[in-house]
Amino acid sequence: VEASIPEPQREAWTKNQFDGFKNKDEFEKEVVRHVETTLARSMFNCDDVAAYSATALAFRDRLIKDWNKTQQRQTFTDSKRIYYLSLEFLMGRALDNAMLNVKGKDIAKSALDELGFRIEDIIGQENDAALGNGGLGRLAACFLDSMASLNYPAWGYGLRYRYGIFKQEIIDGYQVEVPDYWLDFNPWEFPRHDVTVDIQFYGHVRKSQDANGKTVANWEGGETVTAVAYDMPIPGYDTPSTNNLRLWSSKAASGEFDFQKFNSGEYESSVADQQRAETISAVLYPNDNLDRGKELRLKQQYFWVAASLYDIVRRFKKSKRAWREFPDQVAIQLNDTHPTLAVVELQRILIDKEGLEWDEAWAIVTATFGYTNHTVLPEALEKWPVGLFQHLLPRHLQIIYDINLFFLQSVEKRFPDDRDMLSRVSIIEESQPKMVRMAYLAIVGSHKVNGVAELHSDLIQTTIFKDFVKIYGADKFTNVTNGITPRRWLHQANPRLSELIASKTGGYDYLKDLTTLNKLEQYVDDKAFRKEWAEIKYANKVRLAKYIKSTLDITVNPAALFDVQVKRIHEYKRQQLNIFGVIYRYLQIKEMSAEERKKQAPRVSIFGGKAAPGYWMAKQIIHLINNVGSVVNKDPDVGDLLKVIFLEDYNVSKAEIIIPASDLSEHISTAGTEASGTSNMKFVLNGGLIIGTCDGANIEITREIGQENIFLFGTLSEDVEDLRHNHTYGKHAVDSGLQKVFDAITSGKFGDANDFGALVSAVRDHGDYYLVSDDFQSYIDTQKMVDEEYKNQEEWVSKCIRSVARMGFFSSDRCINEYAEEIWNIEPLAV
Ligand code: GPW
Repeated sequence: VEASIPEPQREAWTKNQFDGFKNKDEFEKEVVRHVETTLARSMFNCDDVAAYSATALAFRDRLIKDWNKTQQRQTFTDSKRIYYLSLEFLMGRALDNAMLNVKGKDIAKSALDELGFRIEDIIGQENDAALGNGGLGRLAACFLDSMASLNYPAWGYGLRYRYGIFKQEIIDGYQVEVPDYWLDFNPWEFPRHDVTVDIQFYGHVRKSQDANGKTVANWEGGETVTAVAYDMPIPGYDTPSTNNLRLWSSKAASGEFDFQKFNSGEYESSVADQQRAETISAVLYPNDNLDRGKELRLKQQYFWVAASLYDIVRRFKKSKRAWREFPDQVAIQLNDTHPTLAVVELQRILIDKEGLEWDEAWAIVTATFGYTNHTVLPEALEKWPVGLFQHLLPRHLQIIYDINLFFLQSVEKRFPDDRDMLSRVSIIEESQPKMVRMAYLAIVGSHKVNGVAELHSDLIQTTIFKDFVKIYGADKFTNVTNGITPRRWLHQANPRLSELIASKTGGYDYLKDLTTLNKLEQYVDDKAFRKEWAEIKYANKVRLAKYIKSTLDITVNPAALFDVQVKRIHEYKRQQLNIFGVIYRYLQIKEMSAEERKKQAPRVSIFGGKAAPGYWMAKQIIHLINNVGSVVNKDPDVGDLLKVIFLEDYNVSKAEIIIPASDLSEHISTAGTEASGTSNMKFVLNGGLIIGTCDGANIEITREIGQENIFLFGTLSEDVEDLRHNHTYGKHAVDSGLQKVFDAITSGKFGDANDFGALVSAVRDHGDYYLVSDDFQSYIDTQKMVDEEYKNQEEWVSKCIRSVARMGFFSSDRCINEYAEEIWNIEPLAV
């Protein structure tokens, strides 16, 4: 390719290449240039925002050099790529991450200092890229970091929402949602106005004969919307590899049609068309673990999937390879069922556009896709009404019917006497109205299906996907336990701890092979080391205490035990169990004598998390937490012994402050409901202990760090069903300790009792589906053990160090390597 450029031109290009900055002076020059030219400002009106913008632009220039090289190299070597399709990428801030990954933070710090800025203030100017709800979206972000750091040729594909997850305000104890307009100034994205795809909706299917007399389907008419690509560079840690995250934005198709309308005076309807088109990528659906079946959501899914596949196929066709080689060049991972339409769309492209036979096409499709399931909760499993499909995507529905027909025929052949099986596994649910079961479609359309922690992968194979294991055999199903990137979740969030670890493990190489942490174990008995360790934790707690003071005007004692539960608010995650436990503690303190109170270990109970705007019960939980806080925090009997804090607007950048400051974090879902959880890993990696149920990744964390280093309690997953059954048939009395809590709530101690009636009666009168009462006693007992153990600080710190030393397994690097080997069959590309 290079040879096609004549020598003199090539020379002109090469000698003028932008080399990025190599030292402080060169970086300073870049910043000043961006302030003065790109931003049209000067030293006289350069505020923190402008300084942030210029710093970000300087790093962006640097990233894009490596990005170009990485992309060129991937193209020249014609290597297989992995495409990660996710409706959510919860990236958080990019600047600190970019500086650390390219090892430019020290340069930036001293340069900004010389220019009159503090780097922490500059970092703090950036809006979070909050294009996700919770764990699923943050996992995608950790995966991008690992794929780049491990030099895998990988692209992420998603939607460029104009509004990410809403901002949460707490007003009078209630959650209020505020739109998150984050794009105001986003230096990290490159609009590619030349990379567009026209996407079709609605219309009808016409069958015709081709030249050979073969019947072909043509999908015609309907609405067309244009997808525009926006690229974000994804730098790897300590490697030039820089991958791409391509997000699609929707706009009205610029066709004759609009133009004519505009000219013929139909100004209003032309504007309306525009708005309708832009609506598709306007907003992220704010539901976590819940499917609401909205037409616009299905439109988002098809818009994003069709644009991404067009892009992927276009790239493949440039290589001029035969179609059967497609799966040697392309692996596509479906992040939950949200992108499952990609299976149907690729089949449609191959048979309707490229003229392949069904079987040949289907073999390519199934060899290309892998599907990751992230939940067993029935309310989260996507189903779409057949009628909606028929209307929006008529050709896709036909193809789904055919996929289902061939699938059911093969099942019938293998299980001729099992009529029931056919209706159980049918992709079409024969309900009223009929529904398309997206998880089943994803399984049938993929060569591998994985869960995200061992228990979860076992559960899907023995419950919701049991029949499919029978049909396809156990080999199609596998487990890949989730992981987290140690770059953001230790090095960036907890720089002092990272430095201490580096000083004992032989430098920062542990960030590339997290199992190196095991070297820490030899320092567990080293008093000086323990002291340094404890000082860092204390400093992190002081920082959080200051944050709490500045945002809520509540003073908390940094020497108290910080007990943290931050995650989306959901009944299955059981923040209600936590707050009931807090109330129980409060009632006990109230009953104590002054002497007894002196023996108590002081605690700060910290909550954070968003409720889906339509999830009324979750909002009640937030309200209760805040009301309990306003009673407890000003009760003079309690003083420092207990404070209850609800941190507003929990997000990635706040997690980076909260997680390093935790002594104890809560991961207390009803056993069998939390597929994995990933914040559990983040908390332990930052030297905090866990109180948790035998659920999700808690089980594997226990196996790795040792059961003496974790506070486990509660019902086991295999016993959950029986307990629920018993509740439904009346054998159910509320735990006596919990009853006292309910009495306090109903007496109006925490505000109008009516406000919390539903929270109480969910447990007392409506079957206690999440087993709050069943687990209450063992929760309280275990919290008591925590209090006792926290009093012995030397032992507590030793447990923390030992745990961190044993957390190597939970790096998302390990996780990505497993996907690469077991599912994607892809190799790193040497740099
Ligand atoms: F319902 N998860 C999430 F499976 O954050 F799609 N949002 C979601 O909508 C879903 C799952 C979905 C989470 C799981 O709840 C959590 O247990 C898991 O650690 C995380 O996905 C990443 O696998």
